[in-house]
Amino acid sequence: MLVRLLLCSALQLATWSTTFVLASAGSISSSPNLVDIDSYFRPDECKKIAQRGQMLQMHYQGWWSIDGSDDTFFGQSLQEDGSGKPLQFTLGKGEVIKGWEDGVAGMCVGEKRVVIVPPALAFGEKDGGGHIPSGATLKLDLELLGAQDVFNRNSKRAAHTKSMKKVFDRLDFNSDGKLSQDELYRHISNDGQGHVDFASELMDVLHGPQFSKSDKDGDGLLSFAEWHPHGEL
Ligand SMILES: [Ca+2]
Ligand SMILES: [Ca+2]
Repeated sequence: MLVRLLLCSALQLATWSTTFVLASAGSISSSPNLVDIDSYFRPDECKKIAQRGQMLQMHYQGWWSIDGSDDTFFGQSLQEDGSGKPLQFTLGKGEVIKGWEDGVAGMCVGEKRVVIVPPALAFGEKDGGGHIPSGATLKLDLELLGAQDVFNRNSKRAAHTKSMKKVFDRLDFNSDGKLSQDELYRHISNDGQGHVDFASELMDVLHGPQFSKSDKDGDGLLSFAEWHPHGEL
């Protein structure tokens, strides 16, 4: 079974060079196709639970072992001096190994878990970037710090784009779907009745170099995509 590699950033954050062996016994999962989850801290009140499609932030520590050998440390997001950024990924997108995603399902923000990931849900017969041998069982100590609904973020962006499109349509005097310099000037010069909120933005656009820079196809007019390049209509 093909399993996606861990997020590159996660691996880069890991302190590969300081690999050491812990005294603890190695980890063996109870089933080849299921993760074992030990929730050792759960907030009294579970206000938010990780769900597919959400952007998660978590701290982790990771170890690997082969057939019950001693656990070998492979990396962590939080360093002993308190530095280090949390790992961030979207749940359900295959950005981390399958076992990591399975181990996070239903987790509360603030909860801490130890998750044992069998090889089939980790890297299988492939090695993990040369640092985790093939056939390794992983032990992950996870703390979920936050979970955001990506859909809401996209909705906000879409709402902003929609409002910008309304402004664009008002500026587009002859309704040809493009803004000419004359149309832009018409609104700036329309004393008191123009769209003063956007006057400074329009002045920028009217500046020759800025206009030319925005006018990607060089037709002397600005399409909506050229005028608002990050819009997603
Ligand atoms: Ca026009
Ligand atoms: Ca153009």
